[in-house]
Amino acid sequence: MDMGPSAIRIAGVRPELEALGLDVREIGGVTASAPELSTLGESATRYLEEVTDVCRRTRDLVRKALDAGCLPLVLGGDHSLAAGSVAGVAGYHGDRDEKIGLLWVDAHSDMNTPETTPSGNIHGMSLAVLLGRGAPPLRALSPSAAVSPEHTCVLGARSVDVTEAPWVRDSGIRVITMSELDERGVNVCVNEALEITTSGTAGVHMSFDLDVIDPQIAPGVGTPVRGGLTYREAHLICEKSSRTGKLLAMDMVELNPVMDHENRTARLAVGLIASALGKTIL
Ligand SMILES: [Mn+2]
Repeated sequence: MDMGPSAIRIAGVRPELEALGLDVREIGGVTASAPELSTLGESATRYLEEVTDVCRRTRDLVRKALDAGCLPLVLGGDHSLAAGSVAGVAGYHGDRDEKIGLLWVDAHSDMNTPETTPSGNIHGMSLAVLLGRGAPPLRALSPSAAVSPEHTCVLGARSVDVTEAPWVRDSGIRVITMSELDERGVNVCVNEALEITTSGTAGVHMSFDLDVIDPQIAPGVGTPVRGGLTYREAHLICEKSSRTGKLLAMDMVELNPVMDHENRTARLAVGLIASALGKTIL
């Protein structure tokens, strides 16, 4: 995962955004030491200390970008970073007495806690942390829960651990599964997701996990699950988010170049970022 941001840069994210007339500022990378050199820690929260440190630095950079009047675009990397990036956006708006919406576009619901996780991987816990549940060091990145359930929507879920499912159902967040997307169509579902996340909020933070897309199109991800979004469905989500004019920040995560074919998934990520930041066909 550590090569993900480089792959997205190499795939041309900067020229693509500059072609839209945007002023692109690179404010630096957040690196972690190699897993084999880090302390594994508790088995229910693997590498908690390292991950917390990465999230804290991500939060602070996101905050710095917002203070400078920029829209933060966070490239990843492991989805655990969202515990930091969303905390940064929530903190900035919280200081202005504003709430934020969170659109979690993902094959997974990422709502495990140390009590429910089958793997101990923190990338499966980041949404829980943002809703105020999970490992205390990660929760401490925000003074209180970064987002409230009524402004949170998961879109594209098709892999929820049996141990995490009860809380996903009881949490009060809206989860639009792949099967609902199949049944009702992506357009109606995206409209609903954007309504939930932008009504009564300053705007929406879109946390986009590339594994939401079908692995035949996006093979370069950490945890592929078949039965995902098509190329156009993924673009429509980004295009419609842009059209709200209320996109506050975006994460584009879980790119794993080791699994990719000729940087195809990274190029896809660049196209989706461009759509979310205003690129249209005509
Ligand atoms: Mn995820």
